[in-house]
Amino acid sequence: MSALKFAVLGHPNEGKSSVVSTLTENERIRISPTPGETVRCNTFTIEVEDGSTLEIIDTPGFQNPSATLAWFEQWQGDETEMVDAYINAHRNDPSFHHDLELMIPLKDRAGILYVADASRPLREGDRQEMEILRLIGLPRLALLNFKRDNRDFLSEWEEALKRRFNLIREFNAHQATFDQRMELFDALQHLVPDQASALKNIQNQMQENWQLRRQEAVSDIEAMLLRCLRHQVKVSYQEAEPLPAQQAAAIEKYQEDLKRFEAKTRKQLRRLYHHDTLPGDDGEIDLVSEELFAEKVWKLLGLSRSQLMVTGMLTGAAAGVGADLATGGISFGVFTAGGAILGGLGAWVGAPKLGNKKIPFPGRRKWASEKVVVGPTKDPQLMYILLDRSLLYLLRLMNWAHARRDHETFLTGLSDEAGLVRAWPDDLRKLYLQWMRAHSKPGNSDAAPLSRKFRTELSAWLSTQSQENHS
Ligand SMILES: Nc1nc2c(ncn2[C@@H]2O[C@H](COP(=O)(O)OP(=O)(O)OP(=O)(O)O)[C@@H](O)[C@H]2O)c(=O)[nH]1
Ligand SMILES: [Mg+2]
Repeated sequence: MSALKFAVLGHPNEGKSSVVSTLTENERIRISPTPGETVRCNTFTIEVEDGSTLEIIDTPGFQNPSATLAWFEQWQGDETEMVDAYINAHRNDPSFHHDLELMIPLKDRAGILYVADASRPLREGDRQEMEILRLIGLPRLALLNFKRDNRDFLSEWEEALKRRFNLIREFNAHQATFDQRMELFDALQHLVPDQASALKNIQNQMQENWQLRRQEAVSDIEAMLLRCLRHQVKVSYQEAEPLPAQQAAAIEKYQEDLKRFEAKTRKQLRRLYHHDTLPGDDGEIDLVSEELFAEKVWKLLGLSRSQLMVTGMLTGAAAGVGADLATGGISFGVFTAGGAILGGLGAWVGAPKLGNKKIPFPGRRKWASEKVVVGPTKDPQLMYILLDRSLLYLLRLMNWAHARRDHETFLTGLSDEAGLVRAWPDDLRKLYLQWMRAHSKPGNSDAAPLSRKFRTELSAWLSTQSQENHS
């Protein structure tokens, strides 16, 4: 066997391209319910930091397993020349086109990953394919890809495979998480011991890269939170317009801005995980795609009264206000006109008193240059919700197998109970509150160390998250 190369082989439509797509984090490989989608060999390369590469080769499915097996069985010559001879013998027969293509990487002595959908019954053609691969004699690993949730046929598959393959592993191409991909790398090292150290080197770097990406994701999220925390909308006060309308417009702009910051961060995260084509939101009602200020989001992701009190950020009375406001939509920000607090649109500044203080008096020039101001927010609840939504989105993204093409369901599966920050240990929630406080005041010397601590802890927490829960 030459350089690090594995060919993915099997019957048509079993999930070969899906396996390649997930292993190489390539969401653009063609995957289709119609058998015969892949008609040529396509090489996809995993390249790691030190320049080492691993080639994964997608191939068309076997077309004529019975005739091919018969040809291999009658072969009398040298085993190493068998594949070349087969290709030469069928070169001019278009009905063997796929069979010839799939043999190409075997000429180069690639290792074999044989993909089989073990949720269906075994057929004679499958036995013939397995037998062909056995006769070719290269290191071969059978990957059981369950397209449906049915294990009734597993034992007959295992029985047929174990006599012809060096190793058998389950690998669900549409659900595999990063850890499961790494388990497959462990298996590859067993399969080709003479290349184990080169494979281990690549695996180690992939793991480091995964960690780095997690840290980068945390940094992106922190940057967005900071931007939201400090954001302020100032609109020049127009004497001709009624003040409440101007306030409403300023609030709306503030909300739109925050949603834009969120959307931009989601895009960065998608790029980081090679999922550029997944949606940022889908307009459905759920915790992540529902718009940020929807009542449902606040009900489900907002912290409970006692959680707010534990963090020490609210007194009992204020927590009561917070709980009411959380379900009422707008509840954030210091809202001022002419520098005076007009209404506390949030728990932080008390019950709304919109417009009953120092409203500019129309016609008085002194007020003509005053502004309607929304933000920076003083509402930790908003900040907790922003964080929660980012984490829900991120975990979903990290665990979304690249083979999946049902993008319309990307955000819809998140359960109503999925608030993550609610389930955090108090210490971590407190740390975030300290982060908020430190960053609320410009020039605070605590801000940088708290940022570092927050990022480290958040990254550590993310690494402990059970991946299955979010895929
Ligand atoms: N639910 C589910 N569907 C799968 C899985 N793997 C493949 N499929 C579906 O099976 C069909 C075929 O998948 P492909 O990856 O294109 O299979 P292939 O073996 O490359 O097919 P050909 O190129 O036609 O030989 C597609 O509709 C996939 O969405 C899986 O693990 N789970
Ligand atoms: Mg294919």
